[in-house]
This record gives sequence, C-alpha cells and structure tokens, in this order.
Amino acid sequence: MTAIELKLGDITKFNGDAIVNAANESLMGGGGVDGAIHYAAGPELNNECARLNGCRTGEAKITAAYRLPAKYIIHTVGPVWHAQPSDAKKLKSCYVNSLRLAIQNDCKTVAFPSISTGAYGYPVSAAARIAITTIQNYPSNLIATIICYDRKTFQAYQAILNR
Ligand code: AR6
Repeated sequence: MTAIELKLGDITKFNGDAIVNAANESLMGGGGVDGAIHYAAGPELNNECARLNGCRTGEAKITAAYRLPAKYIIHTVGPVWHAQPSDAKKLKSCYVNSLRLAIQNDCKTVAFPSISTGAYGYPVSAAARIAITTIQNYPSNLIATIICYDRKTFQAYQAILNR
C-alpha cells in the first residue's frame, strides 16, 4: 500500500522529495505541467534532459529539480488517448515506474500531476481510477500527493478516492 493525499494547486510549489512531470518523449519541454515545471526549474533542467536520450511512453527518468523546492523531477510520458486497451496499461506503467524511481532515490514524498488528461486527452475519471488504484496497490512507505490544477480534475479524483 502507498498512502495518497489529494490537493488542488500547482505542482511546481511542492516542497517534498520528488515531483513527477507529465512530459513528452523528447523530454525537452512542452506546454501544460511540463512547460510550468521547465519554466520554474530554469534552463539547467533542459541541459540535463538533453543528455537523457528521451523517454518512451510509460517509462520514467529522473533529474535534479534545480530552482524548484523539490529535490528531484521524475519525468514520465503518458499515453496519448486512443481509446484502446493499451492506453490503460501504459498509463499504469507511468505510475509504477515513477514510484519505483522515487524509492530507488530514497524519496519519502512524491507528487503526481494528472498524467495524460490534458493535451494527451485521456478521460479524467478513467485516468483517475488508474492513478489511484496503481498508487494504492504499490507496496511502499511513500506518501504520494496527487496535485490537481483545476477543480473539475480534483473532483474526479476525489470521487474515486472516496469510493
Ligand atoms: N501543476 C499541476 N498540474 C498542472 C499544472 C501545474 N502547474 N499545469 C497543468 N497541470 P498536460 P498530458 C495539469 O497537458 O495530458 C505537454 O505539452 C493539467 O491541468 O500538462 O500528459 C507535454 O510536453 C492537466 O490536468 O499533460 C506533452 O507533449 C494535467 O496537468 C503533453 O503536454 C496534465 O495535462 C503531455 O500531455
């Protein structure tokens, strides 16, 4: 079991061990939460990301967090929603691989955004169910905070958490 907290807010402000970025396969930044994280971390982040050779969908890579309050950024690439069974499998992998990297790096606290539910179009309730069940069922002493940026997303996660 991994403990879950749900918050409404900006993940770049998270003052814990690691934040997870919903990146793209290039790892070179983009819009949404990825853009916000790269902007707040500063240009040194791009220099480190440029050396990582990208990241496949469902996988995760870790960097320093530079100007952010967190220690690490775990970059994972969610699936683009295609309404296929493989979407859920890939989204689940994002959470599993991110949690594994957090533990390998001695993190005690990690924050996740709502991976894939912005530009990548994954329906929020379906994504929330995968996020919450995958995190809860992962064996660790971590505290995972899911940080939603808007109230609608927050409410979708809250509904699943309160089932
Ligand atoms: N803190 C927390 N959540 C945020 C923040 C923030 N500062 N900003 C946005 N969100 P998205 P994706 C929420 O589109 O769907 C990028 O261009 C947002 O409201 O950021 O995985 C990448 O480079 C939404 O609920 O990620 C990729 O190309 C959630 O984060 C692509 O978008 C995810 O939305 C990835 O798309």
